[in-house]
Amino acid sequence: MLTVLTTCIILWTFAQGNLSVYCRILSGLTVCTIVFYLLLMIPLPVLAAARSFTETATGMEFVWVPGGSFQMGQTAPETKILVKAMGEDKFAKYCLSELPCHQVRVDGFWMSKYEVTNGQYRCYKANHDSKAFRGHSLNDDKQPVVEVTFDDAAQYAAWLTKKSGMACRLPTEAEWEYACRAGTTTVCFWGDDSELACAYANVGDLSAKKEWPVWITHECDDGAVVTAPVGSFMPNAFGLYDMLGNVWE
Ligand SMILES: [Ca+2]
Ligand SMILES: [Ca+2]
Repeated sequence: MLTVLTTCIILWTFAQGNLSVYCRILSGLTVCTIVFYLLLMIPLPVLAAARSFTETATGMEFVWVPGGSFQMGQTAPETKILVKAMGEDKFAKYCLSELPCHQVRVDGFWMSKYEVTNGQYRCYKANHDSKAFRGHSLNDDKQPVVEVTFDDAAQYAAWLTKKSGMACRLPTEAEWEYACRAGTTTVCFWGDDSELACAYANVGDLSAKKEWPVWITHECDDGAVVTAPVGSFMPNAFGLYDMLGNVWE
């Protein structure tokens, strides 16, 4: 039921530690995966001007996320949706740490444009197997890597640090949420309308419901029953893809 996702960020400063995973309980998914984010330490004034670059060892693309302040944590509308979807008990167990909403400032950083893919992860661990979900393969090179632990993710970051010469780590929870919201204050980065979800995210949708009718899904069709190739949907305002949906954070 829990999914956590993988992506990478690159920071201007060498920030070690403070690794955290942002978890959310979601209905409908039974695949258990883990996310990761990396950060790299490089003298990047030229790259900052470019706003994006590609890391050569893995082919991972990074975009610049400018620093700023935001309200971190659940807003009142988000709390209402989560309580309705999860029930009071699960909400109390998993979501109270997101309250109260409070202002947080983060410095700018480089973040991977997409979730870390199987192909990229296999540059580090050639025989990695993301397996399948109910007969649907999760192993395509362009699908996000799954079947990795938090430690696996951190070790991938350490490997890429050594391989690339840039300091790379997972993002903090604050960095991830700031990057996901991308300056918005709505429930999702595309707004409050759940019917728009299928344009911006691979979610539990009508195509999945055809196979598993008991699932509670969005009333739209994104065409993906399980994980989709990264970057298949619209990005947020920072140019980051799949920050919601696909492999879930
Ligand atoms: Ca879907
Ligand atoms: Ca995602």
